[in-house]
Amino acid sequence: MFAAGCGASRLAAASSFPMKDRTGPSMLQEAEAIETRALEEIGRADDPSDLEDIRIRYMGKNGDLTRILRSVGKAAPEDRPRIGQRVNQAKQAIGEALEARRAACETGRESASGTLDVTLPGRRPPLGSKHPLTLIREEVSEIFRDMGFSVVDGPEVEWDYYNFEALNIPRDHPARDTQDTFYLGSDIVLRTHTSPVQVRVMEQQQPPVRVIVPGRTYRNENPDATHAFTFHQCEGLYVDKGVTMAQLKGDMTYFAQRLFGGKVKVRFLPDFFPFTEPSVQYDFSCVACGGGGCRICKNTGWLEISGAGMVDPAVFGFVDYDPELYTGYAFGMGLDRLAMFKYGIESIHMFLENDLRLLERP
Ligand code: FA5
Repeated sequence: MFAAGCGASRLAAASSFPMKDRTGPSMLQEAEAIETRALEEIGRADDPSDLEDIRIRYMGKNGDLTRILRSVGKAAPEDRPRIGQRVNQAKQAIGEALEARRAACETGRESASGTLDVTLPGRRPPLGSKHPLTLIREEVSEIFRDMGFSVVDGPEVEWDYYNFEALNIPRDHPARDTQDTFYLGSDIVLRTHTSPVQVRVMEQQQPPVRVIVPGRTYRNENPDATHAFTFHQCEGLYVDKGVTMAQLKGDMTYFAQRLFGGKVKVRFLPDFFPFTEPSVQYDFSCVACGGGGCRICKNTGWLEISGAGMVDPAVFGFVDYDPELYTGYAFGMGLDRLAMFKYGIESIHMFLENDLRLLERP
C-alpha cells in the first residue's frame, strides 16, 4: 500500500483522440501520437495511482490503443497488419515505461519516508581482488598438484638445526654467509629459505615423498629491485627409488610452460648448495621479450628463478633415509620473482607497500 500523494500531479483523465473516419495511415499516426503522449505523462507521474490511471486510459478495456485495435477492421486490408504491429509496439513501450516509473516511485518513497523496504534487493559491497603473490601461490600449487605433489607448510620461526645443520650447513660453514640471517636467539632464526621443511617432511614420512612448500622467508639483505628482506619461496622435494636429474629438468620445463606458455625455455647452470649434489640454478627465458633482451631481464634474455639439485646423501643421513635405495631432487623457487614476471611488476618492494594499484592488475 502507498500513502497518498508524494507531491504527485494528478493527471488529466480524458482521452483526446477522436475515433471516427480513419484511414490506415491516420491510424498509424494516432498510435504513434498516443505512445508519445503516454510516455510524457508517465515521465511526469510520481504516484503509483497516477500510473494506474494512465494504464487504464491508454491500455484498459476502453483505452485509446485498445480502441484503435478494435477499429482496425475499418482500415484497408493491406494496412491492417502494420497497424496491429504499431499498436502492439506502443503497448509494449508504455508497459515498460509504467513498470520502470513504478519502481522509481517506490524507491523514492522509501528513502523519503526513511523506512526500509526489506523486499528491495541488497546493495553488493565492492569486491576486493587477490594479491599477485596469492595468485601466483595458488597457480603454482595447482600445477604441482596436477603433477602429483602435495602442498605442505612449515614454521617461519625455525630452529638453526632445520634451517642449516640438517641441511648439511654446520655452524662454521661459509655457505651461511650467502643467507644473511635474522637470529631471534642463538639457536632460533627467521627461516632464510623454505628448505628446512624438506627435513621436517622427511623426518615424518618414508619415501615416496612428493611435496611443495610455498611460504615466506627472511634475509638480512641489501634491498634492490629483485631482492627484499622478506620474500616468498616455493620449495619442492621428490624422493623415491630412481629419481634422476633428467626428471628434475623435465618437470621444471613442464612447470615453466604451464605457467608462462609453451614458448618459454628453461636452462640449467651449475651452482652450489651444501644440501644438493650436483646443484644447479635454473632460469626461464624472459617472458617479457621472449629471450631477445629487455629491461626486465637486464638484456640477458633469461630470468633467474630457482636453485635446485639432487638431494645430498648427507641430508638423507639426518632423516634416516637409505641413500643406496633412494634418490631425490629438490628445488627452491622465488615466488615474488615469478609474480613480478607474470604480472609485469617492476619492483619487488611493491608487494610490501600496500599500493592498491597492485590489486587492480590481474
Ligand atoms: C635457496 O634459498 C635454496 N634453498 C634453494 C634450493 C632449494 C636449492 C632446494 C637446492 C635445493 P637461493 O638463495 O638461490 O637458494 O634462493 C632461491 C631463489 O629465491 C632465488 O633464485 C630467487 O628467486 C629467490 N630469492 C633469493 N633471495 C631473494 C631475495 N632477497 N628477495 C627475493 N627473492 C629472493
